[in-house]
Amino acid sequence: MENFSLKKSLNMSPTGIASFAKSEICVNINDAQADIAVLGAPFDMDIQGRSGCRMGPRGIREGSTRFGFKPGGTYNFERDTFYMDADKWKVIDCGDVDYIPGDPGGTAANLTAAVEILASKGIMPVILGGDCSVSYPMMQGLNTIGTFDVIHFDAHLDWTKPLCGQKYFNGAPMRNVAGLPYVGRILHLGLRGQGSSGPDDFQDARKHGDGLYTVKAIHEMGIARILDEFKLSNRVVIHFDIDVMDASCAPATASPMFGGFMYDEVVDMFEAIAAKTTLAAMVMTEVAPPYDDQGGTTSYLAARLIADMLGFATKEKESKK
Ligand SMILES: [Mn+2]
Repeated sequence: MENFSLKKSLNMSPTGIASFAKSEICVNINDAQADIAVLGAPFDMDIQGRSGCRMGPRGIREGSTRFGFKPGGTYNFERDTFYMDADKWKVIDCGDVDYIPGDPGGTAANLTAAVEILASKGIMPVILGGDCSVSYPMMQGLNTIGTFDVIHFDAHLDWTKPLCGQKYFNGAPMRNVAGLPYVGRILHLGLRGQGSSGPDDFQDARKHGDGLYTVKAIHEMGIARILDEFKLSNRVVIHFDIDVMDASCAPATASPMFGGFMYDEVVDMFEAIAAKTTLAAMVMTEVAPPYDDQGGTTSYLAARLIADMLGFATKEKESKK
């Protein structure tokens, strides 16, 4: 949809409807036709600490209007190349999955069904959370794409055992997805600080074959050595919890943690990952705009990181065509 203009519409950041990166809006997911589809999962009913990330999709979309995917792509001076050429890659925004107040299970089922629709059409789903619990129903919806490994960017392990018999909360998604028959191993990047997972949970993750790397270990080893050590399969899904970033640049999240990554470090890791494997889907979680600064820095950071990863992933696919 173009803004009204007597001349050519420029579609600047504050104008128009705030779809992700001003991408085309798809009003009925059953009609979706694209390479990549953004879908919001505005749920934070499964969170242990402070809520607010149900507003994540809104915040991320707002932050994403500062850039767009245009014909010819966007020039990256540092890498001297163009990314996300809209003539080559169609990105659509399918809006949000509906949430049912008081029914986390029914809400999760909505997400699984929506992701199934996209995946069955060969469209890469990019999910905007939502708390970390959304990655389990999301990956349930990826049951038709074959096996994949998970790359889990998070300060926390998210392998916590059930609490009072309940296992679908935001401290347990990696334990849950590890039980899916088509999920391989999980590479955890950015672990540090305190979380709900205890020593037994870390043991369980190791037994499952997961790779556990702290921020300090990544600084010491470098991502190239880690990717040589932990052999990823040729298809991955990225679960990115914004609290993997340092709390100074991503304060608006449920469990902010100091000692995290800065932007450039993650972009370099994304580039290295894109060169080693193929991105099948991505989910960004725990962005809680009510705690953000007035400039919406955390939301903007989340939007930027998604666009960067999509840029690297599509560039790799272009080079292999
Ligand atoms: Mn976390």
